Amino acid sequence: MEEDAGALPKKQDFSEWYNELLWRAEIMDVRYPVKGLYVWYPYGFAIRRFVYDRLRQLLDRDHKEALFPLLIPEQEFMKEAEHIKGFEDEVYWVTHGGTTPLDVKLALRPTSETAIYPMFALWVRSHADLPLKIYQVVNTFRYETKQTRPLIRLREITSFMESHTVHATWDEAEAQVESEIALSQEFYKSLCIPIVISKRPDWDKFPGADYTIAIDTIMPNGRTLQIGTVHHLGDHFSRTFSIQYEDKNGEQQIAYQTCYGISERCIAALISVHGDDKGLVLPPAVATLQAVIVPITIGKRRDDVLAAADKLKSDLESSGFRVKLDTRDMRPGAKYYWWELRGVPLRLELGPRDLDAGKAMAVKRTGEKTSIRLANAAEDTTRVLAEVADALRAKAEDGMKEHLCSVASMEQLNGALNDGKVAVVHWCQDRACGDKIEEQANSSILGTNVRSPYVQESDGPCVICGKPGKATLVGRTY
Ligand code: A5A
Ligand code: ZN
Repeated sequence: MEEDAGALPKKQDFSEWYNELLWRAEIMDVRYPVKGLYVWYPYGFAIRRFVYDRLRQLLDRDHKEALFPLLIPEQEFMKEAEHIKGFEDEVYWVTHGGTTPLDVKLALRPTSETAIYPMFALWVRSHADLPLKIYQVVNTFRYETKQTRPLIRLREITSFMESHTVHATWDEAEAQVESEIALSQEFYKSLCIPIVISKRPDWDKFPGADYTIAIDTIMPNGRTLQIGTVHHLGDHFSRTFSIQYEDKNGEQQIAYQTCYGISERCIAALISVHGDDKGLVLPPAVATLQAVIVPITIGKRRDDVLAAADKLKSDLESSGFRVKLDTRDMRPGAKYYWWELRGVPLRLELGPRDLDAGKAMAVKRTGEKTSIRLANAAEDTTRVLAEVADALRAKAEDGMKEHLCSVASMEQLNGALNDGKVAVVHWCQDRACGDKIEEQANSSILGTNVRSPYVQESDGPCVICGKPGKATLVGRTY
């Protein structure tokens, strides 16, 4: 890697900045010779590990992790009518074993309902088996026809977390939807990524769901990115796959289900929302390294400085921080550049003068400088990292606020979208008006029932027909 390949102007061309950063910071290698398939470099994969560790930590509170097969027999896949309709154009099929045609075609899972639910039908016997909450983190395959992009639109989604739950009643399933939404809020809070939550219009819900709640964030260019979805499946799949339980009175009842999914788009959001002209900026909770110590060993006292730096490292490590001591034979400036590009939230510089003062200079990746006491290194580092997370969150929240606005006409809507904004309009919820909004503004209706501190629920005349409408989020999406 070159020492300084120049600044990465993010504002100028976000898309180019994103692609450039993926290889400069060694996150994804996009040169794999199959469209929509990409390679995780070790550094990118380490980020993935910490992000998914956090996700698992939240899920493990009340879900159990399991693992189902990749291949789904055609007859199971074809059982739920809406589900097939939604996915048939996106499925990869395995048709041969060697040169022998298979008796039963096998689908590469685009998502795992039809792999999991036949087994749930065997697992669920009585009310005592409910609720059942499992998840898995797997690869899934979708033959996407829109432009593929690393971490954003993949044909092999490598990091698909899907949770699947079974409940005794529709209301309990609804409560589970809320619980998965709360989990997502907590997850994205650790990533310092602001989100908006909304109910997708009926035509955009998950194939086979009663309704879909989506989690979106706004990328720096104003396009929205769906970074999670929670689906109330009602009894569509449980009827199809006979997922039933015996209730307390000994009667057979049909069960109700939810599913919930998050992919590596969460890492695309992490990179895009926080990164800057110097490179990545990783939130402390999921940073591969939380602090890097750079000893300033010019002149005498080299050994003193190195010994103190080593002690600082072991003090921080024994308090659970992920730390590295960078003793490479490089100019300090080159090291700063190196770690800034890789997003390390805190740099601790330690030279002879700092040593005399019992301190290390602490440079936050968000810009500000402060110091930590060597004798209280863990305590001070905890505080400074919390400040970095707060600063990141505040900056990202400002970005989200700036990208949101309210408009009252189609003309204003077009203007706002052309300005890189996501807009709230009033919409009567009729499909015909929805189609017009999408066509005339080259946009997508994200949803109603918007949950965001920056959007007020309100009623008003539909921008198309003038009938009473509800506040609706409209944007241009990835
Ligand atoms: N079984 C449910 C959970 C499901 O499949 N839902 S979903 O189709 O909405 O996908 C879940 C999430 O995966 C989406 O919200 C989106 O964030 C992500 N996703 C979907 N297709 C993707 C693709 N081609 N590349 C990357 N992420 C994708
Ligand atoms: Zn209308």
